[in-house]
Amino acid sequence: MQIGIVGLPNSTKTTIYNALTHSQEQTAATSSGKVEVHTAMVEVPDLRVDRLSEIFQPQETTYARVQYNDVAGLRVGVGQDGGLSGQLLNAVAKSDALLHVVRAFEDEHIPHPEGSVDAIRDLADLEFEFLISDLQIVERRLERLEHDLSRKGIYPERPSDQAEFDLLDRIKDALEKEVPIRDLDFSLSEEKRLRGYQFLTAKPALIAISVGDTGSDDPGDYSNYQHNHSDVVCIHGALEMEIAQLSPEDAEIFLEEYGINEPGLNRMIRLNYELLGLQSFFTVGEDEVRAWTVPQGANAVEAAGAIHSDLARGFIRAEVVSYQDLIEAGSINEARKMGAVRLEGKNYIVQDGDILNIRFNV
Ligand SMILES: Nc1nc2c(ncn2[C@@H]2O[C@H](COP(=O)(O)OP(=O)(O)OP(=O)(O)O)[C@@H](O)[C@H]2O)c(=O)[nH]1
Ligand SMILES: [Mg+2]
Repeated sequence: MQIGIVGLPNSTKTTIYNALTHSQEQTAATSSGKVEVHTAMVEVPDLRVDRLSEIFQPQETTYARVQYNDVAGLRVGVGQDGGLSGQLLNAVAKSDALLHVVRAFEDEHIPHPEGSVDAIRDLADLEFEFLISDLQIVERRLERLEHDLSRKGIYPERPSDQAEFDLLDRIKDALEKEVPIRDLDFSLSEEKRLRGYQFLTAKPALIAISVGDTGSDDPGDYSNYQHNHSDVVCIHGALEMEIAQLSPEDAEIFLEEYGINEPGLNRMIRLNYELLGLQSFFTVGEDEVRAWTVPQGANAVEAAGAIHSDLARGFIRAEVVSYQDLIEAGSINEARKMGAVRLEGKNYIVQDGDILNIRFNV
């Protein structure tokens, strides 16, 4: 799973990327305008994994991971001219979700590409570029489909073309009213059909308001952005980057001094993960405590397959205990005595935080 960090030039994307990934990419007061993409994997912080590690004392502890892509600044106007193009479009389009960074702090030493700081305007401007980019793709495809459908007499009838036409026509209507695709409801088959297009406004989006060192932590102070599959958080980019570059011990002291429970980044990573429709289940033991990633709604066989295809192929049953029950019991054996360990079949829908032991036979 990949998350693309997008935003206007100089909106502090790389600063936040460095904080997220403990990288040291160059940040600058003046945007270089370079078309480049940085990429790194990030562990999804999870206090449950920490607790399970304390109980099982495993050799290894493995967190869920997602990839972040730091995409070069997108200028107002990039959505025109046939949509985003080249490397930038690629980096954004192949991302499964967006982290849209919006600058909301004043700093006379850091020029703003639009000449002034205005988070609501900037957010709307880039969203508009994404809408335009999607709209152009939709229009081009509709033209092709219209052409094909008008020749029905010549070619055998293709009902799927008509279904696709109707779907894209509905999307076109929405985009023309400046409604992002993520606000529309789709059937499963429609969703499948849409996947290939990689529409930008269909991607789940987390809006990160970059509030500077002293800005408020309440997103409502900056924006009233309200759409499906999206959320808004505030982030102290420079501060978070500093914390990320400290040793874990120093970071703890730093957080304590500022009265912060946990870095704001951790919350941001978790929100991104949830917006992607992902959830974690765990496997536990002396060798390893590990978080695995499956889509919300996945069944036990799909969960088994996330671990290894053999486990899905030879699936017999899953032993399941909820995280809460295991913590209360203190060990698997105690949980078993309490009757909290269940045997579930193939169609069991995995719940976030389930601890699974797959029984299989290959
Ligand atoms: N005052 C202040 N400056 C910040 C903060 N976060 C980042 N900056 C500065 O803002 C400038 C731009 O940050 P970058 O992270 O390079 O921005 P960017 O969006 O990656 O820029 P491009 O990739 O060129 O589009 C740098 O000089 C950063 O040091 C912050 O929280 N407060
Ligand atoms: Mg940058």
